Parts: sequence; structure tokens; C-alpha cells
Amino acid sequence: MVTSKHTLSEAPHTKPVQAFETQCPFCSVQCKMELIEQEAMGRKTHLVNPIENPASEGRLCVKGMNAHQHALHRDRLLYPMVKVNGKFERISWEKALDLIKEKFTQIQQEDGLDALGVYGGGSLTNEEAYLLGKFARVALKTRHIDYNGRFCMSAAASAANKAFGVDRGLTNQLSEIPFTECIILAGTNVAECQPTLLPYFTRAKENGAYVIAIDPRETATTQLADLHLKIKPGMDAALVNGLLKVILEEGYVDQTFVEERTKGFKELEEHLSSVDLDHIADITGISVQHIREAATRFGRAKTGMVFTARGVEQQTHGYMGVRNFINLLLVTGKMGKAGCGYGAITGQGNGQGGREHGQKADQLPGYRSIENPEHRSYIARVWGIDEQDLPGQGVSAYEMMVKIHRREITGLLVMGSNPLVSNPNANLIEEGLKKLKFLVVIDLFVSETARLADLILPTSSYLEDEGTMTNLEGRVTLRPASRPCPGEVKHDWQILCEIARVLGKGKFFSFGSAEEIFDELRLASRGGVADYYGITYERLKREGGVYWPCPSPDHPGQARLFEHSFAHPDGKAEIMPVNNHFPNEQVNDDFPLYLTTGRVMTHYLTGVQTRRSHSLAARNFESFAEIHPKTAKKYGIEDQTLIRLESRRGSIIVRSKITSEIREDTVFVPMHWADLQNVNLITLDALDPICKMPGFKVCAVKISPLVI
Ligand SMILES: Nc1nc2c(c(=O)[nH]1)N[C@H]1C(S)=C(S)[C@@H](COP(=O)(O)OP(=O)(O)OC[C@H]3O[C@@H](n4cnc5c(=O)[nH]c(N)nc54)[C@H](O)[C@@H]3O)O[C@H]1N2
Ligand SMILES: Nc1nc2c(c(=O)[nH]1)N[C@H]1C(S)=C(S)[C@@H](COP(=O)(O)OP(=O)(O)OC[C@H]3O[C@@H](n4cnc5c(=O)[nH]c(N)nc54)[C@H](O)[C@@H]3O)O[C@H]1N2
Ligand code: SF4
Ligand SMILES: [Mo]
Repeated sequence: MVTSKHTLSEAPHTKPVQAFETQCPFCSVQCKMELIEQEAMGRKTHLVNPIENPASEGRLCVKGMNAHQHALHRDRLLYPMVKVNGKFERISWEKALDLIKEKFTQIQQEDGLDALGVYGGGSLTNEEAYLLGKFARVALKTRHIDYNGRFCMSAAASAANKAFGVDRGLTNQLSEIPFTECIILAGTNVAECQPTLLPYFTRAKENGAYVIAIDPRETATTQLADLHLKIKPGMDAALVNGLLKVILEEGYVDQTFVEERTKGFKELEEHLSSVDLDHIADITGISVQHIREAATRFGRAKTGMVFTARGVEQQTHGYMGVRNFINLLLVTGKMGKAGCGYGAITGQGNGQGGREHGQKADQLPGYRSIENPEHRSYIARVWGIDEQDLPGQGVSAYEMMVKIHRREITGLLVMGSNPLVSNPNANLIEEGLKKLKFLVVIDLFVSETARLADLILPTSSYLEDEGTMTNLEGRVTLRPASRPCPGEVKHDWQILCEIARVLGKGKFFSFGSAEEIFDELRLASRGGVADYYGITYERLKREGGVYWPCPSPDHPGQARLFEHSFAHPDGKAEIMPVNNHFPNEQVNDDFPLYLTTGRVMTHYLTGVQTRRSHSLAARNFESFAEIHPKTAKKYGIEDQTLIRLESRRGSIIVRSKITSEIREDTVFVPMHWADLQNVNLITLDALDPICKMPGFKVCAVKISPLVI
């Protein structure tokens, strides 16, 4: 990690040409940095320096350091491309837009308005995510829009909404972490996934904090912990029942807080009376002694925070898992105070803002609901349309894919996602996408999904696209544009405006800049839960960042939530009994091991960007499976050899990595590779019934050496 600012201007033979201020395109920390273009011995080279900012405090990780390598890569799409006889050919923007008009109109006439689907992403700026939602509802009049954040934030978002009445990644500022006494890190590998945040936790430890990590693997994050609970995959909800049982037994309940600020405690108390600690130990793989230790440490501490990420959330009961961790905070009164709060560690760069302004199937801007008559009429007024013309709720991302497979959706526009690699059960996705009458993909590269497209439109990268992003704390920042678009590339928002224009809806999309869209977003979010009304570009430039909610231009923005009341009408948070949930797929003789999936430090999501960065690809160039030495021996697997992993849905081939860091009953494969190494060829497509999150983190597999 780079922390110090150094300039190369004094280096011999090196001449800085220009410097740009920008923001990393990858994770939710949104580290600020400076990209310096320089000339060395007649060749152009690049240097990246971190820039001081309140989230990363001037740190950068290896991905941020090398992000420009993909943005400046020769593989960047520079022109629209149409598929002719199975091959992509360059086409003019005019012809591309005509083709969209022809195909979309034809699909609408043949199959109805809802036969067009829109699929967005958490890399889009707030302006673009907002515009995509408006585009689906106003330009296409379809109910079918959803986005990749469904696979990312939906469990935590739905749990926080239900428990607190509002969903913002962190309820507190990052700067409070060093001053809390006990920290639970559940299913989060912050050291590899938000590396620049790690010093907040190491500082907490230096200040005497006790850190509990819950993960089936030893990771760079669990190494930080005083207590690592090496849990059986999918068993977090049950583990928390054990923790709660001890908290109640030992008298660590904050009675005043529970009485004044919450409801539902009695039901929880009753439910816990039937919880048996030996049983919990048995099903979670965590000893009673460790359950007691963790509960006592957390219960006794005067301040404490819980952080969850995808390990807890990407489960078919991810919503329930998060609810139970929130129960733990509520019964111990550790909310709404300095050093006390909950954090769902948001994933994508704009995973937070991307889930607030209307690219979700059930949502309108400002975190409004598309089923709420008042919300509908407010947004219809802002958009200048009749409320009756606003479609209703659609379905979640994977359910859209199922509709595509059933030919209920026959045309699809993808902006900022690679669904073929990131959805579970990739075989079904591929079959479905091939059945579409028309697939348009808007991307920087020919991603695996774009390969299947009829039309690919080239979009701008973080270096070219101005716009706002909302980081994991709910802090809105402005990312300036550094460079002009290469070739014939256009910004996502420009592309949407132009498609709307050829579809005869231009008057609703007459924007000339990202700022103009932001000004409409401010209005659309006004009075909503995620209220951005008081945030302006001018303020963002002046202040560096503003927290939402920010209802008026003179409002400072709210850094810590729930100090006096929760966001439900009665001001109280909801405590809820949670059962001991089990994963949907269990191991058996045929598929004897659990597979869990996740990330490595050097790659980002489906790898379309990071696999094109030579410095990152050099660090990890292929996928692998972590396997315990005893398990490897049992199945005749040698270290660093190719192996086959097989589930009921398919198989993949990856390299073995034998390590005692993982549980004996579990293997781990990262998600960053495609084709034969696409781990989603074998994952399970069962969804959480509440939030529709797929259970990416647990399925049953078998492993074998690859015999050639
Ligand atoms: N380097 C890198 N950083 C990233 C990303 C990336 O792709 N690469 N992606 C970004 C995005 S979009 C996201 S959503 C975040 C994800 O950030 P994280 O959620 O932290 O990342 P994961 O590796 O998916 O999962 C975290 C941990 O959960 C553990 N785990 C697996 N199953 C279970 C379980 O049943 N219970 C518990 N308690 N733990 C379990 C895994 O072993 C893993 O160490 O990272 C963001 N940052
Ligand atoms: N097995 C398994 N599967 C998972 C997960 C897991 O842990 N395990 N995690 C899930 C999670 S948390 C997530 S967030 C999803 C993410 O999955 P995806 O949505 O597929 O994520 P990316 O790989 O970021 O794909 C983004 C695509 O958009 C392009 N792109 C980047 N920036 C822009 C932009 O500004 N505009 C446009 N138009 N395109 C852009 C990139 O080149 C890339 O092709 O994967 C999910 N899938
Ligand atoms: S990947 Fe995340 S932690 Fe690393 S530089 Fe980018 S924003 Fe910062
Ligand atoms: Mo994510």
C-alpha cells in the first residue's frame, strides 16, 4: 500500500506532462488519487499518487495504484460494434441508435412493454444510476429493471431497512472505529477487499480493542483478530443465537435502551429460551467456550461495532443473518452513540449510491418505493409524466435472467455489469442470453456478456466520466473527469439520452452535463430517505464530500445515524427472533464438501478490468481452490495441480492451493475468472425469499484431480 506522496519530477530523464485528480473506480472506499502522465526517454509512463481524503486518509491499495492500466488499455472499446454473421463490425453511432430503435420498437410491439429489460450496476455514478431508472420507466415504460447490487447489498439493505427504517452502509463514521472497545468482523475480508480501511482497525487494536472475526477461512483480516471463529459456511444466524443466549444469561442486556429505543425484545427472549448452546456449537462448528468468550467480550464492552459483508449476506437466509447481528447490537444498546453502530461494508465503488436512486426493481429515487402512491406521484411530478404511466415493481436480477430464459423478456440492455459471470448458475444465464431477440451491452471492453451481444456500445471510464459516487459511509463525493473520451466513446448518461431521443422521449432526457442530471436527482430525492437535496457540485468541490441525508443546502449532512431515534414512524428499532437457518444445499456422499466463493486482493469482481491490468494480472493470473491438506490427501490432490470441482449444476477447472487456513469440510474459489474458471458455473441459484440474494457463499461440491 502506498501512503506517502512522492513526485518523480526530480527523477532523471522523467518529465511530468500533466496531472489529474481522480478517484479509484473499484471498491466502496473511493480513495482519491492523482494520476501523473509523464515522459521518460521518449515514452509515456504513468505515476499514481494518493490524495489525502477522510475515508482512505491518503492511502491507496494495489488495485487503485494500477487502475489506469485498464482504462488506458488497447482493448478499450472505441466505437459501437454490431454483430454480423457472428462477428463484430464497427458501426456508426447513428446506425447503432437506429438499430436500437428498430429492435426495441419491434420487441415492444411483438411481446409488450415489459419484454424489455434493463440491467445496471454499482460502478455507475449516482447520475447514471438515477438516469437508468428513469430511462427504464419513462423511455421504455418497462417494469423490468434491476442491477448487480442485488447480489451484493440486498440482504444488508433489506435487514437495515426493516430493523432501523433506513439503509446506509455504515451508520457511523469510519473515524469512530479506532475508539471502539469491541469489534465483530463477520464474513468480511476487509484487509483484501477494502485494504485502505485496515489501519482503522489496527488503530483500534492499538487502543486496546478486542476484535472477533467470523470466517470459515483464515485471511489477512482474521489475522488481526483476538478471536477467530472458524465457522461452518452458512451458519452465522445460528451462531448469533448462541451469542445472544449468553448475553441474556449473563445480564449484558441494556434494559434502558431496549425499553426506550426498541420493540420486539420479549419475543426474542422467548425464542432464545429454547436455544441450546451445545446444539449451536454442534451445527456451527464453534465451541461453547468460544461462543461464551465472544459474547462476554462483546456484552461487557461499553462500546462496540458489528461489521458484516458478503460472507454473512450472500446466503439464502442472508437477510436473517444480518437481522440477528443487528439484534446483538440492539439488545446491548450499541447503536446511535460514538463508537457504537452497524456497518454493512458496501462493495462496489458506488454500491451505496447505486442502491438509492431507482435502478432496483421496487424503487424510485431517494430510496422511495415504486409501490407507494405518494412516492409515485411525487416522482411522476418531478419527471413530468402521468403517475399512471409509471410502471409497477419488477423482479430481481436473477429472476430477470429466469424470465429471459423463459422468453418472457426478449430484449435486454446491460450497463455496467457482466451478468454471465456474476450470476449464479451461469449455464442458465448463457442459454437465456442466447435466446434474446436483442442484447445491447454498454461497456468499456468486450466482456464475456458482451461477446453474446448483438450490439456493443463503448462507454467512458473513471478517467473520463465526471459524476458523484457515494462511499460506504454514505459520503457523497465528486469525481472529476481527467481526460477526454478516447475514439467515439460516450458517457453512459449521454448514451441513455441519445437512445431516449431516438425513441421519441428526448424531452425527458435533455441533459447537457452530469451536473444537470444531479440537480434533477437532488429534487427527485428531496424528502426521501436518501435525501441529497442539500448537496450540490459546488459544495462537493468546496467541502470534499457530504453525508446524506442532507435535506437543505445549509445542512451539514448527517455523519452518525440514530442518535436520538430510528427512522421508523415510532422512532423505535425492531428486534426480531431469528431461527437457526441452514444453507439450502447440504453436503452428501456424492458432493461431500462445501464450496464458498469470494475475492482476492488483486482482482475486482468478474475481472474484466483487473485481468487487463498487467501489474495485477501478474500477481494472480488464474483461479485456484483453497483446500485443507487432510482433504487434499483424502481426494488424492497434489498442491498446485489442476483439479476439477463439480456440483449438481456443472464443473470448473482450477489450480489447487493446499492450505490449513481453510476448514477441512470447505473449499474456497475466487470469482474473478471466466469461462472454464467461472465459479458461477457451479454455484447454487436458490434465492433468499426476502431480498432475493443468491446463496453464493454455500453449495455442495466434489473435487478430483484432473486426469488428462
Ligand atoms: N480485492 C477486491 N476487493 C473488492 C472486490 C473485489 O472483487 N476484489 N469487490 C468489492 C465488492 S463488489 C464487494 S461486495 C466486497 C466484498 O467484500 P467481502 O464480503 O469482504 O469479500 P468476500 O471475499 O466475498 O467474502 C468475505 C469473507 O466471507 C467469508 N465467508 C464465506 N462464507 C462465509 C460464511 O458462511 N460465514 C462467514 N462469516 N464468512 C464467510 C469468506 O471466506 C471471505 O473471507 O469487496 C469489494 N472489494
Ligand atoms: N460466486 C460469486 N458470485 C458473485 C459474488 C461472489 O461473492 N461470489 N459477488 C457478487 C457481487 S457482490 C457483485 S457486486 C457482482 C458483480 O458482478 P458484475 O456486475 O458482473 O461486476 P463487474 O465485474 O464489475 O462487471 C462490470 C462490467 O461493467 C464494466 N464497467 C465498469 N465500469 C463501467 C461503467 O462506468 N459503465 C459501464 N457501462 N460499464 C462499466 C466492466 O468493464 C465490466 O464488464 O458479482 C456477484 N457475483
Ligand atoms: S480498490 Fe478500494 S481500497 Fe483500493 S484504492 Fe480502490 S477504492 Fe481504495
Ligand atoms: Mo459486491
